[in-house]
Amino acid sequence: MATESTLILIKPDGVRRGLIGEVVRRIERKGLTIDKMELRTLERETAEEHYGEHRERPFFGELVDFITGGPLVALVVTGESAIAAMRQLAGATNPLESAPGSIRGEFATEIGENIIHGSDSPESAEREIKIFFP
Ligand code: RTP
Ligand code: MG
Repeated sequence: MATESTLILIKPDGVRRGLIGEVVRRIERKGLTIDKMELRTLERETAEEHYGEHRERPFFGELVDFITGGPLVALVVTGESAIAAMRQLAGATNPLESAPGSIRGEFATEIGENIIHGSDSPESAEREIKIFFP
């Protein structure tokens, strides 16, 4: 096991619904450390780079519209196995399949508005942290 950092986004739906504190509380309660945290609204170019792996998918345009549609909170979260730990706290991508106690399982119903992003691998984390906190 190793100390890792991961890029977390509290997506615009999470900010709009007043869930910043709820998500931050869960990160802290898990025993992870918040190294960086910033409220910002993404440019389309930044969103397209962040979600570049999905460029050819049919939902790409909607995904970029959504993620640029209001302020979000970007965080760098660090700790033991932080990448997997944050994916566990977030829950499965589709909120109807997420564990009931997870963030998506408790607070979302739609795959397109699922409250939180977390890097899915060490390579993704390194790439995404550079995009948000160069
Ligand atoms: P994220 O990147 O946002 O943390 O989500 P994830 O790893 O769990 O899922 P990923 O496959 O990377 O998908 C990125 C985001 O695209 C939206 N999506 N919509 N309509 C659809 O079929 C569909 N599939 C994915 C979701 O909002 C997902 O979080
Ligand atoms: Mg992903």
